[in-house]
Amino acid sequence: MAASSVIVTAHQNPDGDAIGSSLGLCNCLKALGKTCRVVIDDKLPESFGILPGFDAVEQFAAGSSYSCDLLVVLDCEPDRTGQVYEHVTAADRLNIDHHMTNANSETDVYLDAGAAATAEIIHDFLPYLWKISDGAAGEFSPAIALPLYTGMATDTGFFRFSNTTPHTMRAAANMIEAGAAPNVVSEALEQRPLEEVVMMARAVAMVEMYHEGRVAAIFLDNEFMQQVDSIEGLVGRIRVIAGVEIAVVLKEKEPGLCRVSLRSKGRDVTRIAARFGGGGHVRAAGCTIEQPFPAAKAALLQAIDEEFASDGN
Ligand SMILES: [Mn+2]
Repeated sequence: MAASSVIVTAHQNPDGDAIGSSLGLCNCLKALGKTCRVVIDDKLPESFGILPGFDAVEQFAAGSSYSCDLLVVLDCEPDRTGQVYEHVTAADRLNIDHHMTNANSETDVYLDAGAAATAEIIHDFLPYLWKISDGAAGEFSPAIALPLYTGMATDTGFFRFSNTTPHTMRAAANMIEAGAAPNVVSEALEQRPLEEVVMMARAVAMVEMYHEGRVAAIFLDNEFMQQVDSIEGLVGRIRVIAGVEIAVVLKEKEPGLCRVSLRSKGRDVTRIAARFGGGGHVRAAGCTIEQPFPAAKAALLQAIDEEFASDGN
């Protein structure tokens, strides 16, 4: 590999795969004697602080200059890196991703939509990198294994989602053999502040059922939202209710600005999200409704009514 300096970046609102695949690759390149930085145009969730190299990740700073031999964009197309892609001066650019929707046409792209995570692709790719790196015998050290394991675990819901393949689990097993401890990752990521757990319980108790129990919904107004820093994973808590086909959570983040998460067990919830300019996947979609809480709630319930009426089921 000719490049001696590398910048690795990933998408804004970085998740376990964005951070894990970036740190896994970066820690590998450093072990090969390369200069490597991870630069992301966003804050990183503190819960990923267990990952080796986390403290060295740089948040993109406008006005700083960034240059390298090779820029690697992971887990997204260049447009989703915020300001990083356009502000880095690089001789070469490479994009590695597993999102079917990657529409990048200007950079060398390695896209494997069959991979559960970008970290899984990096796991497959590193042995080839070691073969072409003269003299430097590479190996999956714990500093590489823990981030890559984290990427695979988080993008598969800890190996429960339908994207989990035998190959994913073999790759994850390799990472455990190399030193990644699954409990260290799950304990760090599941940890929540007391107030969030208490507010979560309060929110779940506010569930409202519609369409004879086929729709479960929670509506949180701005007054509620102001009492908690964050409240994540709520929609998953009500999706599991027996008989529920669609689970919905509406949060009034600011007065007049409501964010909606939709989950289903098969129904296409992008059809509901699209009515408000949103999108996503068949079973997981989202949208923003820029209306005051009562109006947004009414509009969402009406959209769900119309969705049930339109397909006759
Ligand atoms: Mn991913």
